[in-house]
Amino acid sequence: MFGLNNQCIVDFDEEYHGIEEYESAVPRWCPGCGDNAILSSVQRLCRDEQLPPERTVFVSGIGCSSRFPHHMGTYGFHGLHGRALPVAEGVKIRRPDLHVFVNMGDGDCCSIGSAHWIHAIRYNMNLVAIVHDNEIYGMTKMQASPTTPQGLRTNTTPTGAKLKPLNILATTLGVTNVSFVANVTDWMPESMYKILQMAFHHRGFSFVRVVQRCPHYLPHLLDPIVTDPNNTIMLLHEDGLDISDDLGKIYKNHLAHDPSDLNKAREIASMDDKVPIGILYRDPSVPCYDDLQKPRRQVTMEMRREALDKELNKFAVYEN
Ligand SMILES: Cc1ncc(C[n+]2csc(CCOP(=O)(O)OP(=O)(O)O)c2C)c(N)n1
Ligand code: SF4
Repeated sequence: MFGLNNQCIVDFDEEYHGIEEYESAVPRWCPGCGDNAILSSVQRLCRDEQLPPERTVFVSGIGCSSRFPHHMGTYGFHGLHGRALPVAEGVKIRRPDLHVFVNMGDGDCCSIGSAHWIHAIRYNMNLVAIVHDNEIYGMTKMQASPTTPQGLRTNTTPTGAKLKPLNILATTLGVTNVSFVANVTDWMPESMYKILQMAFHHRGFSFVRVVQRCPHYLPHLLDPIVTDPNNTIMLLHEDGLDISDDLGKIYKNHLAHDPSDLNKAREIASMDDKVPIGILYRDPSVPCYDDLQKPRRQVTMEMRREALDKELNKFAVYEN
């Protein structure tokens, strides 16, 4: 825009990162898959926080949801089933300057990766971990996962799943050093965005569970929650989630919940009849393992250059 004397009066920031910088390969998830909605919210968050793409990393395991890093225009590591968390922790401990996000399926996190999950909570490193909980193994064609509802017929439980599902939120809230636990559904973009934003700004291990639709294998599983807002309860607080008037008119069950109250958070996590949306627990005072390690781990550029020179010099060919 030009003003008097043809002088430019709008200051454009050349470093501004548009949403397209956070986009990469076109997602190949099924139409209506909740992973698409999670991706949109995360890309928006990266744009709004202006995260430098070259200093942002998405780490995943294996599964439909674990294809996430391919669709982000940032760095990424699509690794081994169940091993996203130790890889992410390794990245963070060596490069504390990077923004590290983790994407896991419910199988990835709570089945094969369950030991890493428990210890990641206790280590409380500064990461954002998103669990895409579709209550099934999507990629391996509808096998039961630890969060599959009791009685559901799957390819590994043809007569119905025998066990009660694992309660992800209650389990997370039961681990020593837990510092941030939130819950949301993939069809509530306003709340998902706000929760991801709070997770990003929390210093520590931010655990966000997203109830995610898998319309390919379980097209009607979540219908009661999607179609009847009465099955959802909004956790509201000045230190937690707030919602717009429009959303508040649709989702009428509101509960004032102070996210610093761990006992109440555990009670909410154990509710069987409603899906809680919001921040269940937040304690920014829990020490982060990456902070405790920092003094020993800091490596300067000069040290890196020297180490690299030393290694490369082994292959140097000298003329006589
Ligand atoms: C060590 C190992 N065990 C098993 C598998 C097979 N496998 C690939 S993805 C997957 C489950 C995926 O389910 P989930 O983590 O819930 O993610 P979704 O596909 O539902 O997003 C399994 C069992 C594997 N790739 N590697
Ligand atoms: S199988 Fe399910 S989880 Fe996988 S992409 Fe399709 S809808 Fe999504």
